[in-house]
Amino acid sequence: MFILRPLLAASAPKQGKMVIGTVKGDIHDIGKNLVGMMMEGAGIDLIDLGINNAVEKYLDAIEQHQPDIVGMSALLTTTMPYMKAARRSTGNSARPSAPMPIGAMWRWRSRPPRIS
Ligand code: B12
Repeated sequence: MFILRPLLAASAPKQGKMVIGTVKGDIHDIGKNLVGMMMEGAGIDLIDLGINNAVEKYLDAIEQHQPDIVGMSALLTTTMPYMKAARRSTGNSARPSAPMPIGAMWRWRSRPPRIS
């Protein structure tokens, strides 16, 4: 990943900005990192907040970077309610129209939960 990331990022024309992070209470980040790398490969400037992010971290990053996309990641089912709260808060922030994809293993492998 360390080797591929800069190569992918250099190969595509720039086309937007994304804030991505794993939500509070969750330290899983392999999937987030893969998604981030793919986004960079598609020409997206990535602001990676890392793991265990409180809502305030997303809000600060949205205000500071004005992203086109905000992505949240979580693998623990226990973080589902927090994703919901974070999504509501960030949806009311500076860029309410920014798409907000969420990613989580439980989301892909079972019936999609109701987040919003
Ligand atoms: C690796 C792993 C860990 C590593 C994490 C290392 C790291 N740096 O991430 C370590 C060992 C630290 C770990 C810890 C724990 N883990 Co763990 N872990 C896993 C494991 C084996 C693999 C997850 C993984 O990386 N998959 C590979 C990546 C590529 O897939 P992915 O994350 O799903 O990502 C894809 C999609 O979800 C999506 N995606 C992800 N993020 C995003 C974001 C956006 C914006 C988008 C669009 C898409 C997207 O795209 C990705 C690429 O396809 C899973 C079991 C499994 N087989 O899945 C358990 C699992 C997730 N862990 C689990 C648990 C319980 C824990 C612990 C609580 C264990 C403990 N008692 O301490 C702790 C968590 C502590 C915490 N507070 O977070 C459970 C969760 C159960 C549940 N239903 O909640 C699982 C399912 C294991 C199990 N069967 O019990 N874990």
